[in-house]
Amino acid sequence: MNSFLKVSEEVSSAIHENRPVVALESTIISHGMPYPRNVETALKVESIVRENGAVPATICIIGGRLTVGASADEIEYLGKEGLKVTKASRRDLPVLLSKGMDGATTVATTMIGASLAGISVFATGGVGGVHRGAEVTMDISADLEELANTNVMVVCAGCKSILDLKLTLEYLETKGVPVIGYGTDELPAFYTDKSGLKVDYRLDTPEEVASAFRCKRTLGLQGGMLVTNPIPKQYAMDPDEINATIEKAVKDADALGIHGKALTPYLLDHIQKLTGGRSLESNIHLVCNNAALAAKIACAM
Ligand code: PSU
Ligand code: MN
Repeated sequence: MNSFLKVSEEVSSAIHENRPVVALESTIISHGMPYPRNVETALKVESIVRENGAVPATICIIGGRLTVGASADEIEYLGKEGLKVTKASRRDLPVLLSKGMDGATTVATTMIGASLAGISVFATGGVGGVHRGAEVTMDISADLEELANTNVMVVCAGCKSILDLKLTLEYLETKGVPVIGYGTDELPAFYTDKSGLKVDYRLDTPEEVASAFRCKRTLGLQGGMLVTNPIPKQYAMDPDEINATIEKAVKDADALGIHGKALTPYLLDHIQKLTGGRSLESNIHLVCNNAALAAKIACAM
């Protein structure tokens, strides 16, 4: 193992004993939700993974080491520091690690950490994608490129319509990333189970998902798989309301000139404020729902 990677004892023994492990990201903690709900949620998600038979491995960067299996203290630290912690995607790793800095890992970097440690299933809320207006801004999340190249399955609630969902699906198709609807034919749109767009395939059980991923690996096809798991109906938001809110948030970001890595965190925070915190509740429920499914898939592997 290289000196830039630190795997906790619990996670390391689970991996060596071939027990199920689920990776979890940390940008959602420091840049995706306010303190202290972010820390409460991160710890709750870990316990849901355990209740469903797998070992949780929250991934982050602490003191220049890509840490797989963050401690409760480290999670508290990332949550409390919030936006002060660097949001770390693939391009941030070399400088952060060589300088001994801290970072909150995005989907892309969490996939890298999981892959280096030997973990194949990862649960989060939403993945990055092709932003609206990307034909001008070229803002396409490095998450998509990572899904194209790194052999980790990502369980999410689809993509927020802060993105251009149609272009995001096109990009994933070009890169050969299978997009699975879990129990649905329709791509879920994070806060709602409806986007009006079709997924590539619908699979209905953890075993079917595990089996498709194993097949991909056996064939030596590089890259991940995106499993989209709709938010449970009782926690979903009204599509008209949330879409209008997102439209406003995207316009406000544009008027303020917010772009690049700051855009996604700004939109998430602004949407939470515009909905009086209701979007945060939906967000928490869907992350918990994804953690439970990811643990079941990890067990089926
Ligand atoms: N989408 C969400 N919540 C999040 C993120 C995306 O609904 O917390 C975070 C994830 O960590 C994701 C990152 O990997 O934002 C994508 O950022 P960017 O678009 O700058 O690549
Ligand atoms: Mn971006």
